[in-house]
Amino acid sequence: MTFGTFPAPLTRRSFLVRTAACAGALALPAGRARAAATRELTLTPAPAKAALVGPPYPETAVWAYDGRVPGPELRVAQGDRLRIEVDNHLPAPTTIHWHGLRLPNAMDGVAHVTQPPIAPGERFVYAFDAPDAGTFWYHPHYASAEQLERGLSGVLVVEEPEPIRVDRDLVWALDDWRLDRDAAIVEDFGSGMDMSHAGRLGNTVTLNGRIPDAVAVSTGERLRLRLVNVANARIFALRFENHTPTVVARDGHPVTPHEPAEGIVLLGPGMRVDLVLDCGADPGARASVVDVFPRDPYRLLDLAYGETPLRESPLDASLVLAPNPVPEPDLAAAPTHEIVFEGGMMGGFRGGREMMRAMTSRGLAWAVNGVADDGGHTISPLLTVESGRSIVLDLANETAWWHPIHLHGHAFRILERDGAPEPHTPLADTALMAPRERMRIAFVAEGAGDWLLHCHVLEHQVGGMSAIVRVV
Ligand SMILES: [Cu+2]
Repeated sequence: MTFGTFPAPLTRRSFLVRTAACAGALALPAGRARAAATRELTLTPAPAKAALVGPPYPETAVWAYDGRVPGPELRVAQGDRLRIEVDNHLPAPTTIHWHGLRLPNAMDGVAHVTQPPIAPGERFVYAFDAPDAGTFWYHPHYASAEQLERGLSGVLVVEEPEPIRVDRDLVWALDDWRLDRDAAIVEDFGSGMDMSHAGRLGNTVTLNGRIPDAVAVSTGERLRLRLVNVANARIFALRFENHTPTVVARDGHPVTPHEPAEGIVLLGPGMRVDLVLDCGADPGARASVVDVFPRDPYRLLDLAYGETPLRESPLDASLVLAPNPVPEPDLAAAPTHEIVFEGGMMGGFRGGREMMRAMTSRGLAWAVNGVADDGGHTISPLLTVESGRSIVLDLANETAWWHPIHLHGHAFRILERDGAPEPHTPLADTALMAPRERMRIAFVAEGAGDWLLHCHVLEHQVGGMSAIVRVV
């Protein structure tokens, strides 16, 4: 697989949208308490054109929020109340899921589970608080494998009252597209081949909606990079040549600042990592950021140093972010539930060939504890738990494939993998499981309602890898 098919543009547009209210919040000096405010926002999903590849290739017909790929970068302050009106101008129903936010179940945006889909021409208002600071994102949860692939996703940044000190705070929304020779989206969404293998892998990787080439930096500059993987299926494993990034948050939630294992930032679909990057190379230098996930490694972009240093020595300021108010699970009191993911090519089912035949006849490839969701979310809950109770999930990936497992409406602690403690025991809402890996996670059930637990490789989700955790 190569990514050299299309010429790379030299410029990159960033889509930063500040409502007047948001701009006011940004202008406040760090550290000063501010009253929570209501942020009134609108989002209009509609067909649009996007210059994903750039000349001489034509623009790509996409679906987009407010005509932008990715959608508007929404920035609010921690504790704000959001009121977001969605005006559906698509030729199809849709919803918006606020990925990673702890919010009321009715605002979670899952079609047929938490709300009816928003029909073409109709409106829906999402209203919820943003209790946690961090990097989050939004996307449809109706026909997700098609609607995200057509371009519907955007980043939501909830800013800390006391952010860490950096020179620039940048969002890198990473996406992957399957384009034809005319830069048009190949419309084979949810194919059986993609469903039963690694999901829909494309041939064109974009950063903030463009094929990236160079990101201009200055010697001595400190960047906060908010990496968001909005791709359907592509896993990124980024190495910053001659640089040492520091991970400061994971799925929005602060972690003890640390270097990524083996210097590689691993980012499955749905996941976010906040990095601090001190730009320590000489003026005029170039350094590549390379995706080394085991396929053919490719260069994502270059850090291109300008001729004028910003400062002589690195910024000396703390990288520690204040924790979010996420309830801590009581492990001694928490019951453990085993959850088995099975299926896919080279996988099989505990139910044997009979189960395999039944799955194939329904056009499905994956199951959670022996049950496959056919997309209508009409299945019984995988488990039911009282609100306020702590719970441990012992997840077993009995397949030959990677799966980023996403739990809606909660942040869970990753306790261990294959019996070994997880370094830094981060909070997460999406955790990547390697083939045949086991992972223990724990969380406090919050908010009555049905919360999805599913693979964020969207073709796997469509193929049955989705379940419901019911909180009562
Ligand atoms: Cu999966």
